Amino acid sequence: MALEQTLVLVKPDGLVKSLTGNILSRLSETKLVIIASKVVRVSEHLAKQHYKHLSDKPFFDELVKYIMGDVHKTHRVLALVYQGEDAIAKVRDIVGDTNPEKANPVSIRGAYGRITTTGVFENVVHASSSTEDAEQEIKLWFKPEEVVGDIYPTRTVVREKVSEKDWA
Ligand code: IDP
Ligand code: MG
Repeated sequence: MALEQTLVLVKPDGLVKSLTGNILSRLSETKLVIIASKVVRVSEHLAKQHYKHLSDKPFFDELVKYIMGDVHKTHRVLALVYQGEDAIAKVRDIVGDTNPEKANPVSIRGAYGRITTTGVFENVVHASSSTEDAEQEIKLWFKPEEVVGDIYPTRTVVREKVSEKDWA
């Protein structure tokens, strides 16, 4: 047993279908702890980075459009980090098989996913599949200060003349 972190995304189809509550309820069965969460407007760069392992697949362009929300006319993804013993396997178990038609019907993807006419698996959620993937994905989606707890080593960077938006 190992203390692990895992990235969960409620993809645009999950948000548009109002499945967030159901998904979080299912995931709460794991008794894992949420240590980060935010709603993200997914840029093309972020989408392509997240799915870079699939860049040679015929469905890659459709997949990028899907995670960006272009397909569902929403530009939101809910990103969360769960932490606990064997978090990766526990979440993947409840999430189900990548192909929603093959996924256990009681899993999240089995219950709510579908395959589009263009062949993309709209499977409602993303969940990291290994500790290496989880680390890479969490670092891609979250900044250290957005995560409660020191999960990976950090460094302090002094930036000068950085401009950022603030409330007016
Ligand atoms: P995972 O999400 O279960 O880890 P990956 O192989 O990492 O599966 O694929 C990422 C996403 O790409 C999937 O969740 C699904 O949306 C899409 N995808 C993967 N394989 C296929 C495929 O064979 N056809 C269509 N879409 C796919
Ligand atoms: Mg994957």
